[in-house]
Amino acid sequence: MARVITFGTFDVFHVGHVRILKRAAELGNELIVGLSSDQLNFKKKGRLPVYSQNDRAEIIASLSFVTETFFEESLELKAEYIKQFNADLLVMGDDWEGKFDWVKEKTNCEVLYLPRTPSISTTEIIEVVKAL
Ligand code: C2G
Repeated sequence: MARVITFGTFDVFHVGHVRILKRAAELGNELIVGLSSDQLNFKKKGRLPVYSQNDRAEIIASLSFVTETFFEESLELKAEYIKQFNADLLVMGDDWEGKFDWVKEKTNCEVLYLPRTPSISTTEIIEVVKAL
């Protein structure tokens, strides 16, 4: 019975997001998604997401392979969230390679980075739409 957890903003939801969530879900029985709050996103990227946190949460929660979603308010609180949700495995895209290895020392949770889907990102979609 593995509980998998992953984190992300999932703004302007696209196929790269679907694929990482599906692959994460296949590694266990339950998938819990920590969704970066609007405020956390503003701190990380200096701008608000295109979609509000409530709309992003509604999209993620509607996926059949997602068990539960909650708002991530701080990157440093990962170990606390992992304990709270009793997660056995943290999955992230490999753009975060090595960044969350510290979680393993603070919890019993394994950490795994999966390859990103090439050639698609929210930033690129925004650029393409802007140029239309
Ligand atoms: N992703 C992917 N392939 C893409 C784009 C994104 O596999 N082409 C993955 C990322 O690697 C990440 C997840 O989709 O694991 C969510 O990506 P973002 O919404 O960009 O998440 P980010 O803003 O990086 O937030 O605590 C960690 C942060 O909340 C992660």
